[in-house]
Amino acid sequence: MRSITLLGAPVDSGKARQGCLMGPDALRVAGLERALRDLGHKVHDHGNLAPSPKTSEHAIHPNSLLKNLEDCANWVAALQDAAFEICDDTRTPIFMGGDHLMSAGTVSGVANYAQALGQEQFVLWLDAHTDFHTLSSTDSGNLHGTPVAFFTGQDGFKGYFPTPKGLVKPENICMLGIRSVDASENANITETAIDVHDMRAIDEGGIATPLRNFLSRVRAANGRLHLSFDVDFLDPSIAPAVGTTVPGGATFREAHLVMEILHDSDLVTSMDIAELNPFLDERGRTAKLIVDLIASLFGKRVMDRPTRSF
Ligand code: B3U
Ligand code: MN
Ligand code: MN
Repeated sequence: MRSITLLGAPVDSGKARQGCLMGPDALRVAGLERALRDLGHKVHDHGNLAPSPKTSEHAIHPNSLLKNLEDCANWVAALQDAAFEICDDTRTPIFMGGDHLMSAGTVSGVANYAQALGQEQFVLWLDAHTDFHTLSSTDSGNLHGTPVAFFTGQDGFKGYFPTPKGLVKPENICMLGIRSVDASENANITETAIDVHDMRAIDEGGIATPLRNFLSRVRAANGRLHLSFDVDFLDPSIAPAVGTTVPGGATFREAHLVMEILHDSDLVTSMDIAELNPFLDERGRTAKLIVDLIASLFGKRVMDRPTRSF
């Protein structure tokens, strides 16, 4: 049994298309709290966070394409403090987004907490995208494409975003499901030790092996593990409620398998659900699928007997 805290992060500033602000409520309506309680967990819903108040001065960035820079900075400020405060050794926070800009704040906040405990922070990034743009390299100007660069301490955020209070080492990050990477992101990320498994690698070798290898590293380091789940990790045929659909995503079975392996590892200490846009959903089916996947992560299984893995 776990104590789980839910915090809504209705971030909608990280891109032009609106709708992710309804994400936390869609997860509530789809029965997230009930599903977790039915598995025997204690759940406390902290409601929704708001961004930090606007200040009178904010810096103008030379990249004129950037969208909502000030709003994004205010969300990161609020989320990194809220994530740090909500962290507790006995509770597992679920941050309900919101677009993926949210993770600039949630991950720097949980990494700050890991640092305070003297533990290493690890991140499992499930996404079609690497989200490794800096404020200068993005040519869409959508800041939901920047969180990984931010919380790994890449240059160029200083003076525009708050200073990250916690950082994650690139070698502590594993990405699965990647299938859309811009040229500049590709050039920059290949210079780092981030363990990127694109869909080609998953098609050839399966999704379980790289995941298990990563989890062994987390366990060996006695690390804390944050799961950042972008809804576009999933194939759009099963999860249409996302603004940037990319064909060839994780199947229903792959996604549940990832969640079941994560559950068995007992290593996940916090998680995000990002990019759920209920305005684009079909009768709530994506929100319901996400609730089912979270249930798998928190112990829902087909049978009580252990599955033989040989
Ligand atoms: N890399 C592109 C596309 C993108 C990133 N994250 C999402 N889309 N969801 C960009 O705009 O930065
Ligand atoms: Mn993303
Ligand atoms: Mn994505």
